[in-house]
Amino acid sequence: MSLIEEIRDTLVVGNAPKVAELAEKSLGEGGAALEILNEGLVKGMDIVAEKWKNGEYYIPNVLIAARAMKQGMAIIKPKLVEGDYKAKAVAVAGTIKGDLHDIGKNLVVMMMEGAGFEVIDLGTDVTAEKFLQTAKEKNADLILMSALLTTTMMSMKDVVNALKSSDLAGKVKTMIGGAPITQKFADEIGADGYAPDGSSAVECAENLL
Ligand code: B1M
Repeated sequence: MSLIEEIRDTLVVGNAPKVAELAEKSLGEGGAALEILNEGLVKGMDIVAEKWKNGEYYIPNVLIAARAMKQGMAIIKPKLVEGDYKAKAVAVAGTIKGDLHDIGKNLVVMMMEGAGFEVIDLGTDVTAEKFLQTAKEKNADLILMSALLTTTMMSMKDVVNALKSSDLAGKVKTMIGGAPITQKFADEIGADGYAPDGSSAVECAENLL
């Protein structure tokens, strides 16, 4: 088994220190950071997403694997920045205004990062102004919104409307999700995409681009 395959499989079982160690070893042996990313870390997260989809993995497995992904990324990031690595797209993520639930949003952020997106995570209780201002500053392609409360989900509409009447209209796509959110609701408020979970969020974002 190659070192890159070992990184991939170690990520799948969520052994973060080992992933970091193997990534360092690979770089030390002249391995390319981009190959470690695409063939090791991202491939590993693809396997994790698949296992989650078919019920073999549960949320803790995904969170543990995502942590391993983060540690691997921390090792290779300086090398990636030196090279001409470009993230697939830039997304601004957050839980909507008034809502403090962030477990699902964090999972979506991790899956997106695992799939090669750059995600600026604004945390929870994020206003429409903050979403738009950050999207503008970071030249983002996507705004990702999460809501867990029926009382806060309507605020997603404020972001969609504010975006539509701003100079970012047509440039930035919106994707929404969270336990009370449905495709029907996304259509009603005019969001560009909806995903029921983390792995379909990645697919949805890729389709929107
Ligand atoms: Co709250 N809470 N909570 N809570 N909480 C719910 C949501 C609730 C359904 C519980 C219940 O009554 N059965 C209920 C909402 C009822 C409603 O609106 N109809 C509720 C309530 C009422 C409240 C408070 C108002 C309680 C109170 O204070 N009286 C309060 C509100 C605080 C606030 O936000 N202002 C509150 C507080 C809390 C805690 C702080 C204690 C804690 C949050 C901790 C945290 O997030 N850091 C909490 C929790 C943990 C829950 C439950 C138990 C679990 C939520 C969760 O993390 N699920 C929840 C009950 C439940 O859902 N069973 C509940 C796991 C997570 C992985 O799933 O977030 O759905 P989820 O994310 C999924 C998908 O939805 C999707 O992908 C994720 C992965 O599959 N997804 C996206 C999420 N975001 C996405 C974005 C996307 C795409 C997909 O694209 C951008």
